[in-house]
Amino acid sequence: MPTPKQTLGEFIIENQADFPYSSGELSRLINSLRLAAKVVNHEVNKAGLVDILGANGETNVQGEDQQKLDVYANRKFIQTLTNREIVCGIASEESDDFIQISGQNRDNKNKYVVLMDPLDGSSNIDVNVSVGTIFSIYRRVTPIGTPVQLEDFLQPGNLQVAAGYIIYGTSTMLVYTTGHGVNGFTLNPALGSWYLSHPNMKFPENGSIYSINEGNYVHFPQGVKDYIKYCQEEKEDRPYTSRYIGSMVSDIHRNMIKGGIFIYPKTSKAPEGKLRLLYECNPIAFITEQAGGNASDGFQRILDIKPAELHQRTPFFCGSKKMVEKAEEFMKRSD
Ligand code: AHM
Ligand code: MG
Repeated sequence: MPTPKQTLGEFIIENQADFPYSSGELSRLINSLRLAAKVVNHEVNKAGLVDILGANGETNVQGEDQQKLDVYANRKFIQTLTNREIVCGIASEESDDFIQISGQNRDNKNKYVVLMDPLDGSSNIDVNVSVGTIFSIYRRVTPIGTPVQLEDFLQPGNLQVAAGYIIYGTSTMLVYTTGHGVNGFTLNPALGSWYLSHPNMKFPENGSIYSINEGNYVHFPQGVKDYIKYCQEEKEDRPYTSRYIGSMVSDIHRNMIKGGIFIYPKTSKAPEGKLRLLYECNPIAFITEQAGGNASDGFQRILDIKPAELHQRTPFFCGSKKMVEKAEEFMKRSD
């Protein structure tokens, strides 16, 4: 059982045995991610100063080119992981193809690949609303020491060895799992340390919040329309509360603490859904299940989907177990 007030560094050392294959490699990898997260956090916090420091494509007072924050975050995470030679491959929502990391001084003997969405919900930055980073870690399937291949990344979510997100919110948090429950750490910006603030996070089994972009209602499948009407009915503990930030990490984080369901279904305009299986849904689904919740595409478990391509999209129903089961019932009824 984790001790509150521990730092993330202390927590990793104390729970080394929970890390799959515990050679220290995964601990070093999480350490690299928390370092990059601090750098990105610093930049995200300055976003409101864009009028003063210059916007994307402009040159700031120091003569440096300004970058869009999602591009910046993508580069920072890739640079940190590459420079520390801590993984053998990276795939990112921001890049068309995966990156092979060969290692400058030696063959790359690392066994992990990272898939990430470096800055999810980045359209919210201009209005000072929380955004997040999502990451997913797998053990490679091709031989160690050879260049990584597409098949190293196209693994079903149930083979993830770790996953997490960073939420750049009113405070900045890193939440992750290695398959032994979910723990949340809050950054103390003055000290630059992450403290265990949310040990053993759990989705309430049931909840009363539903999060969906209801503006797309006319484009939703019938099952989703019916479920929304069920949420709004005056019966038992309903109507539920509607809360949608439009920044998935924030919506999921709130629902994990308070109890709720997040839905991004397929629509007539986006027939596969909008969210990406590998960079967004799989890591969030792994965390959700580890926290006692469910994650589904409306019909089957997200973590059992065998991906066919890097940027594959999927409908996403995620949150408190009973709410996801109920939404699935409506989907199956109208199928
Ligand atoms: P992004 O990766 O381009 O930021 O898109 C993902 C985001 C999610 O965080 C959020 O849940 C969703 O897009 C919101 O989409 P919409 O504006 O269609 O409701
Ligand atoms: Mg995204």
